[in-house]
Amino acid sequence: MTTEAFLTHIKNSAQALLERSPRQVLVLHHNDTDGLTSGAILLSAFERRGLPARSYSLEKPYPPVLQHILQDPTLTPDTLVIFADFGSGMLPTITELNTTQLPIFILDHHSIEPSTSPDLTLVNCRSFDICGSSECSAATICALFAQSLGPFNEDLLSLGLLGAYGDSQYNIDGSFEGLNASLFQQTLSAGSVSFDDTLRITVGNSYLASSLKQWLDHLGSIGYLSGGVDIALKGLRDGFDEAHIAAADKLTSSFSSAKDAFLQSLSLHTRKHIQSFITPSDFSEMGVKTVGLLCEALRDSSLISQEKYIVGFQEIPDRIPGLGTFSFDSYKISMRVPEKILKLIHEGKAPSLAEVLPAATRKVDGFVDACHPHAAATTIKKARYEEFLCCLEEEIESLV
Ligand SMILES: [Mn+2]
Repeated sequence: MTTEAFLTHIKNSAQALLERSPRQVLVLHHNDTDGLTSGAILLSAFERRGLPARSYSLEKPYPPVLQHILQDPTLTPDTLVIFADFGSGMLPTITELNTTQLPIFILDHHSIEPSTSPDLTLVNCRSFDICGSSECSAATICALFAQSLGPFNEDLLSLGLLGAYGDSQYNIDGSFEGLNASLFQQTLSAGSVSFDDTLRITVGNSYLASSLKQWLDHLGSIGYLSGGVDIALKGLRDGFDEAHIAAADKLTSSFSSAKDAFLQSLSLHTRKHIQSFITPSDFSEMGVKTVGLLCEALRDSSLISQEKYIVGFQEIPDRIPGLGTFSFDSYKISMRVPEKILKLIHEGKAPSLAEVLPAATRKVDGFVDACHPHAAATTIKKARYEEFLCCLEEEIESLV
């Protein structure tokens, strides 16, 4: 019943979009596999309807960036804006920044911070009690939305399934749940997907879904500031070929050699409970996922203390491809834990990251992002760096 209601909502929303008669569409999408496939699906669907569409890929929809986009004086009132794979958690901010009342559609599967505005249309599976972490990804929604925009968009369903796969929305045996399962059945019958122990998806040629995910994630994140997103979108829309794969592989190897150099010349700042580093400038052309990957490389190495929490800082790049420069003056912070602390967290003998990082971040007026017990990320102003380290140390000390 809920699935039926959600499918009807998707259909009605697509209809409502067309009734707004936009003359152009601006698509804002995330830069991981789910976000990139979402972007590619929407761009294709709008172009097929003769609607000019352009896109920006964002690592995160920071308010100053949204303000720049939504309050751009050259945006005409016949522009429609779509958010894909983010936005649900900041509906009040989006409403506030939408000063010219552009129609905005949000196609997303993340948690919702509600806001009512006649200009805002939310298409989120969570509003219909459909699980956004196992049954339906943003690309799943975009693919179904595209189908409602025109009957000729069935070929985009396999990109929807690829997005769901990218967000790890599959079971150990490789099977899918919920709306993803119905996308799988449809694409399997259409022949654009095959499954024989491993999932293969045709994007130009037939590739292992795991390879596509790796290429796309690396193009979108490691290649974020060096044209990777454009290569990813082109590959998704026109078919992946040797050139796309070579571009992705080149990014993978440049990241891994920079990572090796980082580990070899490692100097961690240590306190009683913390071992921390600032991401070196070798990584400045890479997106802010880098710092989390470096924390994980450290966690899995023998270079760290098993007794201290791992904290990484990375300067948020001031450049956003296609949009220009901003002055964020901020660090993205990632935290991970060594195996020994992980065990203590499980036994309830050490505080989890979800307990300490958000608290320390709020004390320095930072922005709390995704915080899980063993992996967490937030953002703070660079000027509050020292103060933050003290707060974090205090938070841990008060709970051990
Ligand atoms: Mn997603």
